[in-house]
Amino acid sequence: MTAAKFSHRVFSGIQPSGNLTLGNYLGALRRFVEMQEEGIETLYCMVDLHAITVWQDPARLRASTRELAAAFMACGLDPKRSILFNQSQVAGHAQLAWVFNCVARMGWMGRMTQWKEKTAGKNAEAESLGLFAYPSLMAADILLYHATHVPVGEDQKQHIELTRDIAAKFNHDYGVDFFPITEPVIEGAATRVMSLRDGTKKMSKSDPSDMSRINLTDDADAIASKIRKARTDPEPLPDAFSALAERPEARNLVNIYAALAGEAPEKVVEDFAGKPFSEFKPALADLAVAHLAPITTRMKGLLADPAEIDRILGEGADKASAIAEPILDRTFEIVGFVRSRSR
Ligand code: AQP
Repeated sequence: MTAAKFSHRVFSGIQPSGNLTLGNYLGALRRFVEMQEEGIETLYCMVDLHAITVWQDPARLRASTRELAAAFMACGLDPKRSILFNQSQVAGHAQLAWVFNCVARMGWMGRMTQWKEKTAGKNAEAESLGLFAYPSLMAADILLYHATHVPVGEDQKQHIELTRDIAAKFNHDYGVDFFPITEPVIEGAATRVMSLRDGTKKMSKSDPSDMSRINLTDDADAIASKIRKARTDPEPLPDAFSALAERPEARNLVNIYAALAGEAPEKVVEDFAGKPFSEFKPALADLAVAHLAPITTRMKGLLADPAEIDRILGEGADKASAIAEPILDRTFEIVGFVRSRSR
């Protein structure tokens, strides 16, 4: 409905909540870089406000934010072509999130799969209010820039749908056509990379088991050992990808291989048909190391100069604020707040 009125603008974010995983890389970061290369206006954010929805050690959070910025740049994001910044340096995220907290409904939040997964087996009453309201802040992150497209992994699809619901409800309640109805961009062979220990769970940087994931900072030995020990089944690889439907761990490794090699999973299965995992896993480990080692090396180089990272983030926050401020001002006007002070 409203999309045509807004220029193509991409926003996405990643939490500085630990080491980036191969899942973050294949599901999100790689796509971020492609969109930058397509010449689209791109904003990429280290969402530190989201990170503190669960406990973060302050010194660790600061270090993780710089590591994430270094990872962004090591993967190919260029601060001259993409706006790179951390969320807490642009006050508008929290301000717009408050407005959206008053637009969104409690029931919408309670139905979010990620909320259910993150509280499964725990006392939900003891979780932070921020964790519950997380999708409302995420909607603010996106809509603060009138972003039209958001590259994400499959796990974030429901949150983007909620962002669309919030935009539509705001537009409807206030009788305006102000916020765009954002499109998720979920593409590629690895939009949902699964844990190496359990093919039914997504690979996650906060999984208690480090063996469940490949971190972008893992060295060649760690990558090889994690892939060697990855859970599989005793069967060799079949001759058709469709035969992996009931074999989640095997399917996951094939998908990872396909995404790294830039091939279709069907072709990977064809090439390894009848081969045991003892043959497939070393080939996958070699591929992963060849792909990740240059990123890790570049990251280390960038992290040697934390002041430069902070400068880049500050500059990015200024650029992001320049886009956000008129949108936030107009939002406040629409809502009915008196605006008598010039900023
Ligand atoms: N396993 C995955 N496969 C594909 N994409 C993934 N993403 C995350 N895990 C996978 C995508 O990475 C982006 C950033 O995610 P995030 O860090 O903001 O939050 P998350 O989705 O909750 O990722 P994690 O690793 O599971 O973080 P923690 O453990 O801190 O909650 C998103 O686009 C996401 O889709």
